[in-house]
Amino acid sequence: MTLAVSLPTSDADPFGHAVLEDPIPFHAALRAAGPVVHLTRYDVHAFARYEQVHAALRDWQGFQSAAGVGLANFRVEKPWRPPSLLLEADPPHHDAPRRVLQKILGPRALRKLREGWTADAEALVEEVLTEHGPEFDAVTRLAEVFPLRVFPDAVGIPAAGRENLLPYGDHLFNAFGPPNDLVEKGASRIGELSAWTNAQCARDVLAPAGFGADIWAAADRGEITREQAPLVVRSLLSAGVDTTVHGLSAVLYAFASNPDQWVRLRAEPGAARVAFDEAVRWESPVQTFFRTTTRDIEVGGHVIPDGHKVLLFLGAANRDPERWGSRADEFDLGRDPSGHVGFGMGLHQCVGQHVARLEAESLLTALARRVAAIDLAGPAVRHHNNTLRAWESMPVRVTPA
Ligand code: OVM
Repeated sequence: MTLAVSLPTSDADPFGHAVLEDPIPFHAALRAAGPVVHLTRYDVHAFARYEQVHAALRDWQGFQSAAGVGLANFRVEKPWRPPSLLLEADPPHHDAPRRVLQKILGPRALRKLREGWTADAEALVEEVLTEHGPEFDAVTRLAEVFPLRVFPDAVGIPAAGRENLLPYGDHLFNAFGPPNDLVEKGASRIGELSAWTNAQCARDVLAPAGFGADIWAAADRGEITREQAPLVVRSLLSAGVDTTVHGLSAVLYAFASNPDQWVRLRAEPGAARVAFDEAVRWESPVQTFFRTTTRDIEVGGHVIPDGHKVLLFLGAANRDPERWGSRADEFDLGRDPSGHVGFGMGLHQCVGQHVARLEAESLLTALARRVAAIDLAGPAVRHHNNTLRAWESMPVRVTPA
């Protein structure tokens, strides 16, 4: 005999400004409520414990992506843009585009970028210190600038219009959530921003060498079709900018608010990579994604019916004390953050993660060389987004080494 335990519910709004400002207590309450919680406001099921989030991310057959990884269910609603061939697809359709990008963005292929990105990061740090002195905004002077200097060049898009990349991404990540005020504020510009983004994906617009050209070359070899190529380029422009900007902001905030960890990094510069992954665990720049059940699925004694949206709280899983211990809320370079779900898990796990790590490693290494201490010089201000945990501004004061 099984005991019928009633499904825990919450009427909180995960996409409301109170939670977006500080999701940590809400995440703790969700984890405590049970392995699955019904969010009554949106009639979706939520997983916030590491065990269930991790399992759902790996179970692509039970928890599909092709019905959309936002609140909108593509089985019943038309997507606002043609679906991504990677993010919003499942095997078998997902596999060819994934294989192509995985090779282009893999560690071996990125080796040729390292030297240039290291030099670019050193030049940027030098420039910020000379132009602004020891006090500056770490978001607008570093975290936004560095990815926008190196990544669009690596893709091979022209210089004109690059200021569209961040607002396009901001709206895209808002659009995974409900149609709230955050989506509303981006609505007036999205036609223009989408048209610009889509135009950058054409073969003749892209530089002869770069990730974009590599994608078109894969189409020439028949690994993907020529119809698929522009959408795969679009994935780079969609997923590759805001995520890394907010990832860099996260690691800069982690260090600015944990000065002892900066001392540790400077003593051990090889720790820059693990520091970035620990910051991705700690801050989870991508907070949430949805999946859609493909059949009735039992979790913790409750049945989630076929076709239902399930909200996966990556940020909550990444601080689950059951997985990370009682100091899960601390940013700690001594921790092994591997297994975090900040880049997802399973066959959709971030295909650009090596690019993100290389950007972070380049910038942190350059900063660690030049800066003995980094401290907050005033209150950092959050940027609210339905999917991303982000900063609008972060005043810092540095002590040059
Ligand atoms: C895409 C895409 C867009 C946003 C995020 C993402 C985190 C992928 O268009 O493929 O992955």
